[in-house]
Amino acid sequence: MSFRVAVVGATGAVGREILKTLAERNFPVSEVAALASGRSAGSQVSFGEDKILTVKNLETFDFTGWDIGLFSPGASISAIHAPRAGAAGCVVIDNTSQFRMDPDVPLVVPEVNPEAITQFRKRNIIANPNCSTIQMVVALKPLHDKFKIKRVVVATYQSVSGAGKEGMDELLANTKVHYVHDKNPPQIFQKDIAFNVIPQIDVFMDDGATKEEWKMVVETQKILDPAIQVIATCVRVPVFIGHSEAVYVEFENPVSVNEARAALRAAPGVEVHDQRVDGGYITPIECKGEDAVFVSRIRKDPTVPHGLAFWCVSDNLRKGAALNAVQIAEALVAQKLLACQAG
Ligand code: 11C
Repeated sequence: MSFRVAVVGATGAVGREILKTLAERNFPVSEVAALASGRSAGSQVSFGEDKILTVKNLETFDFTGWDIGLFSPGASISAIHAPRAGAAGCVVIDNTSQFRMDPDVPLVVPEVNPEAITQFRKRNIIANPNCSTIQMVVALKPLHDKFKIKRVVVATYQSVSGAGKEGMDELLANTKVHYVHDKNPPQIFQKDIAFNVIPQIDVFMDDGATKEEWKMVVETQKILDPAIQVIATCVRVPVFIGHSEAVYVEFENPVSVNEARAALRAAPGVEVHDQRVDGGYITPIECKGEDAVFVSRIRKDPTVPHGLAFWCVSDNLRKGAALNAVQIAEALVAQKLLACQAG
């Protein structure tokens, strides 16, 4: 059986990665629609090695008869069109922040909480978590199962592609500003991103945390365990693709580095690269285009009773966005949860 799949936000960095991932993984499609704003309608995007899709206008698109909608158009656009698609019978997998904390919308990372996937029927929407949350919970899951996590302290080093193609363009332009003493002020980021790091991603909340930091707390609790305490500092760094995280975890139960390494090695979606020699770890440049969450620098945190520290890196456009969404679509198909599979 094959399925009609609509990709919304198809001209953006994540939309293009979704099209690429669907083709690479041979997702069983009978038809693919590439959708975007009226401004982009009529432009072309590639699908697989030899197909070109002409982008259609999301505003006027009728989702009736479409099985799956993979959405990454920005939260305010999803707010309007995801419920419209859902009401038309299309199961939406939404990559924006719009529905993640809605109690009627499951927030799913297939390696972590696959059981939640079936709970989409009230709104016909499944939410894809934030990229920095996804890679962290994939690494935390096997450790939580074995040693029970009490508290997580995390500092992120997030690439500019988290802010889309415009973020990547600004890193390039801002780098030139430094070299040729051009005077273009930053527009996407709050300060110069070239040769700098910026401790702000998304807007500030009332308590002084940023919204990106808040997302890491509440999304981790919704996906993994509401009892886990999390504090995050999210930082934008001048890297094109690949988010990195320094993660400190305090457990309920005793944990050794060897036990933790073995649990991580056995976990789906995780690759451990942890040699205690020069360069014996993964950096973002090496994770570009890869599916895994890479864990390195595993060591004891002696400052708390049962503590562990590690470094974790993943391609934010891939496992952090497109791949996770396509894996959810694959799970829907495998579990025969789509209306067209009934009977
Ligand atoms: C960033 N994590 O790196 C953000 C991008 O909530 O889906 C994803 C924002 C979101 O800027």
